[in-house]
Amino acid sequence: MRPIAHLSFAALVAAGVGILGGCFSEHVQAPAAGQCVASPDSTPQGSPIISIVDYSFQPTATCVDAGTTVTWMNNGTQIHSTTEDQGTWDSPGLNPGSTFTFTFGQTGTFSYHCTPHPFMQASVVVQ
Ligand SMILES: [Cu+2]
Repeated sequence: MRPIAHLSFAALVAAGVGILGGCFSEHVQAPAAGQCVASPDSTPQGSPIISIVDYSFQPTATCVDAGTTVTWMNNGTQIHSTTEDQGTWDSPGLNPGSTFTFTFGQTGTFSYHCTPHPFMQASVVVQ
C-alpha cells in the first residue's frame, strides 16, 4: 500500500507542477502563429481590435473568450478582407479606414486570411 500511496502523491505533485507551468506559459509574450496570446491591452472593454496593415494582420494570433466581438480595422492603404479559411466569416473588401466585426460564439482555433492577398494569414483562438 505504501508504494502505491507514494506514487499517487508523486503523480499529484507532477500534475500540480504541470498546471502551474501551463499558467505561466499563458503569460509568454512572444507571439507565434497559431499560438494564443493575450488580447491587446488597449481594449479594456474586452473587444479586441486587430489592425490590418500592409500586408499583415496585427497581431497574427489573438486570444479571446467565447462571446467576444472582435473588430478588424484596415489601417493600410490597400483594400483587404478578413476571411475565415472555412467560411465561418467573410468580410467584404475593406477600404482603408473601414472596419469589420465578428462575434465568436464557439470555442476553437480559427485561421483566416485576406482574399486579395492570400499570403496574409492569422488566427483567432477562442477559449
Ligand atoms: Cu490584403
